[in-house]
Amino acid sequence: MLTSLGMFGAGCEAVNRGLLDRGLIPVGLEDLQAAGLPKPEMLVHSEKPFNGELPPHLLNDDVTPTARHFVRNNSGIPERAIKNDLHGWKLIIDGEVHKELALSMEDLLRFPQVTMQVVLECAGNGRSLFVPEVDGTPWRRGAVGCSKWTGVRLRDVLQEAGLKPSAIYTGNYGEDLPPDGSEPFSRGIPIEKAMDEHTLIALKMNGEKLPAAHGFPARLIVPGWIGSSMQKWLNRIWIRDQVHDSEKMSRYAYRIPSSPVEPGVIPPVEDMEIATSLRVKSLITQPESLQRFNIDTPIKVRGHAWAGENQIENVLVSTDFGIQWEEVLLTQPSNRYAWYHWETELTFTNRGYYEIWARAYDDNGNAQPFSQLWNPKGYLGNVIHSLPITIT
Ligand SMILES: Nc1nc2c(c(=O)[nH]1)N[C@H]1C(S)=C(S)[C@@H](COP(=O)(O)O)O[C@H]1N2
Ligand SMILES: [Mo]
Repeated sequence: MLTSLGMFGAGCEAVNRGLLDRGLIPVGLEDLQAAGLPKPEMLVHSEKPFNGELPPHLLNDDVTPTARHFVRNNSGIPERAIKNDLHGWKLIIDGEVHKELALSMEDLLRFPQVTMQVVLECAGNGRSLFVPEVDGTPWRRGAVGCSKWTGVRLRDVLQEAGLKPSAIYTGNYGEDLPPDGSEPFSRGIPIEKAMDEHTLIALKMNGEKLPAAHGFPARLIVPGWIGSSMQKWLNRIWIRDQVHDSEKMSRYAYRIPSSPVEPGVIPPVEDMEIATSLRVKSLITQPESLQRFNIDTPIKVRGHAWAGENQIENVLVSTDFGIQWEEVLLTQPSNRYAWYHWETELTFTNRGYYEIWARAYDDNGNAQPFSQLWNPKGYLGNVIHSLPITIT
């Protein structure tokens, strides 16, 4: 039997409040080493909170190993995660439901377990390529990965709780509370996306229980959508009768202008809309940038491509700064929402400085832009990846 808060009667509010009360949650100092951070060869943007990515040539694997998955934290890593301690942990489902739930790990493991490869990309990936410069972690191209996630369908859990007709959005909460007492990182997704069969409460990453840095003991996986919707250290899903109105859902946070704006011009907040799906994008993972190659010698080129809610239709490459484009061999993803792989061989017949350009096209008529359209927070950057090389 699943534990429902109702069984505790009047206790349910107390459980709920107790879990969310700052004083009762061990916030813990960030113990990076214990959390396995930084990962080898990581480009560390900040330590407190920890943010780090891997260079593209280390993202060549079809399934991103945990050791090569970027980490993006808005505050510290909870002590529970560092200590791998399930004691007292419950996932609360409350709000617009018929039956509030307080699920233990055991409870969650009783639901059918699903495994999927899913692209997880930070909305800010590529931010450092925006001109003029925007504030925020200056991600290059490596704040993306496609690991294998295992867990339960959020839909199954929400069906157990029974959604009221008033349910329209989730408000997701985690145990990583900011030390300064400011509002915790919390985002939400529309009920339709929450009820999609692909949306998971993940309990494992690449077959192992969730690493501390990636959300132990549970996190959301919201395939095709920006990483910030994938709440880590999950302990509450508040079902709401309105669009979740936390700080990270409001104003300019994870929002993009509804129509293109002049670079550097911040539109009025009413013109901003919530960022959801990732955009069509490709990454060149082989060769490493800035290498030297011999003239007339084939170079193996490889990479991945993804398109959020859409499908990749094609990837083309150019070796002459975008004049001519060549087909590549495109491999289908292992499941919906995993990334595609592509490869080709390129031979340069002249000496000098060149760039390998890759451009992905989706099934909705979108393609990667030649120059990055600007937005105030540097979200959803998907400009063509150009990889510099020298031919000698
Ligand atoms: N609780 C919590 N969940 C979170 C975050 C966070 O700071 N706190 N960061 C989000 C953001 S912005 C991203 S891009 C992804 C990063 O997931 P990863 O660190 O596993 O790569 O987690 C999301 N979930
Ligand atoms: Mo993110």
